[in-house]
Amino acid sequence: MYQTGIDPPEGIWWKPAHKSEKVWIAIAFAWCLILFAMMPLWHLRGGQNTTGIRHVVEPADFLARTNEFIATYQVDSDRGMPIVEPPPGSDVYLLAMMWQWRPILRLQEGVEYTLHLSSLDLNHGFNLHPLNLNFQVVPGYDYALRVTPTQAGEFRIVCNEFCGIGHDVMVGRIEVLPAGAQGASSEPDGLQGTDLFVSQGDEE
Ligand SMILES: [Cu+2]
Repeated sequence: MYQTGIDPPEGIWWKPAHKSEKVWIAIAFAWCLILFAMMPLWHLRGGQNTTGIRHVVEPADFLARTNEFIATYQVDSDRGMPIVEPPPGSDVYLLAMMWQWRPILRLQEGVEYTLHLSSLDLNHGFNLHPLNLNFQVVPGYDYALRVTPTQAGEFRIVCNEFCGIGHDVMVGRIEVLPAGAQGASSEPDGLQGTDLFVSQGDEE
């Protein structure tokens, strides 16, 4: 008979699921529940959350603050992009916009900074290359992250949130001077080989 799909086929046309299929569904369901439970668990116990002091901020205000920061601590520039060397332990500003990370930061190894991250226009992704560190940068919010560079060298900031035609050229830079270069304190505790930044605390 011609089957239109409107009338159901007669009789029992389906076969019951095989036992192995039922077992597989049970395993998949259990795994879903485990992953679901891990979301709050990872937030509390994971140690991978870059929690900081979050504030609401007008993008224009954050831009003004960043420009003030640059004007105060600029030491050099690279093809028009200011290089800023703030004093150890200070508040550091990094602004994401289409399509740049402003300014280039020059930090000291082993010193804690408060890194203020925000966006001028739309969502960007802070990805510290070649380390595995990701952070979403959202306009309207100032993410003040407590960070301690634990490795000297030059690091690239790559945008990993697609943000338009210039997304692939949106590359910034953080330079980390070796500890002691300007009387910086000794190596902090609890370092891991690949961690550039150790974030601490969960305030406010
Ligand atoms: Cu971007």
